[in-house]
Amino acid sequence: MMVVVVVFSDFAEEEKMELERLKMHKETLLEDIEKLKNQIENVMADIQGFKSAEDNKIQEREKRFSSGKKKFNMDPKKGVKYLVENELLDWKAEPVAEFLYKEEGLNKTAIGEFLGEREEMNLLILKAFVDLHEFSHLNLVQALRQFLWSFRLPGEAQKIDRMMEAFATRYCNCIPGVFQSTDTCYILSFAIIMLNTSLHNPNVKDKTTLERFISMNRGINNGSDLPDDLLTNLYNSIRNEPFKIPEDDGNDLTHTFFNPDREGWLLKLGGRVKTWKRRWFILTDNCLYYFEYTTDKEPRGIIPLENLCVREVSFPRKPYCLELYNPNSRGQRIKACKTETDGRVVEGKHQSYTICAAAAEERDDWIESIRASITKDPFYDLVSIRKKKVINKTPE
Ligand code: 4IP
Repeated sequence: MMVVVVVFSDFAEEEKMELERLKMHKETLLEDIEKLKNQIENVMADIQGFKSAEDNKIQEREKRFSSGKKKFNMDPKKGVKYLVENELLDWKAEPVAEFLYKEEGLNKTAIGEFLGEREEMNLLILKAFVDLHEFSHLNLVQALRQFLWSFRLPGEAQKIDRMMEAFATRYCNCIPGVFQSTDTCYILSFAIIMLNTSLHNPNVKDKTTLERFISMNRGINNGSDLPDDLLTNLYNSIRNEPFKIPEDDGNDLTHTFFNPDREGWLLKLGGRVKTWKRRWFILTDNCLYYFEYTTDKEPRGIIPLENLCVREVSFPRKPYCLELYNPNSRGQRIKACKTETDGRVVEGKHQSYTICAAAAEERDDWIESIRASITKDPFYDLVSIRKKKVINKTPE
């Protein structure tokens, strides 16, 4: 094979110039490439910087959001204020309601507290919150299960009233035609909650039967009766599965609401003659009843708890005492009645009742239950006012 070596001097003048031009052009191109490379690097760095600024912003926002949620759990009003001020939440009923309904990690007591507030905006939020629940294919027990799981009922009767009213309105809108009025739905909802307590609270010995449940709810559909089938279904549903309520620190009205009654042996100090008698006490319907034997049909005494207060009290050689007293009329007799040994029913003669439990915990449980029973009174009033109203309506 023959190799031909071409030397620069072999080129013609014109070709040499052309080669020179190409060489220069190549250098310019290489310079341009270098410049472009630098520019690309700069742009990439800018993009990177921008991205991490964005990431930082997002992270910062997430941090503030989570701190807003923590604030909410400690103080719902302050928490929402913080979230709104930091533009993390729109101060409108729907977005706030969605936040309360869907956001994870919110304390259900705090949600209940916030929803129960009386201010106009809170009322709108409550409505929007209840409207997020879909009850269209649920019977009243199923709807209540869903509703009572989405927050924890607050401790004030008026608040419970507003929330249950909102619930009843929503239920009647989702399923029109079942109840003659929202009040009917409201009353039946309470009857169901009370039934749940009666059937599933081990402290309640006298369990409500289906017949009693049906007769308790006579006339509540604006003067007429609800179908037995409907009440039987609701009764069975509760009997088969109790309500599940969100766990919390307890000791509020929700706890009471689901566990109101108590019964057990206690010692009671006499009114005039200071003797200790062992009596079987039953706390129910805001009254304290005491019996000589658990099987007695008639109580020996009845103490209505209205206007009374309860507190722990120390007594010589009786370490676990509680006292029932009337804070407004010290020195006067408490309104109560008792059966004398000859069978006569007379007025009680106590200025206060001293009652002794067998252990500190038992005493505290009684104090808690009695207190709860006293506190829930206005709430029973709310229900009974509605009940009177619907029963006296003429059926349509
Ligand atoms: C009685 O003492 C009993 O302690 C009564 O209790 C008590 O009535 C009486 O109080 C007290 O005098 P003795 O049995 O020793 O006589 P219980 O009725 O449970 O047996 P209370 O009003 O506590 O029921 P006074 O106030 O009726 O004297």
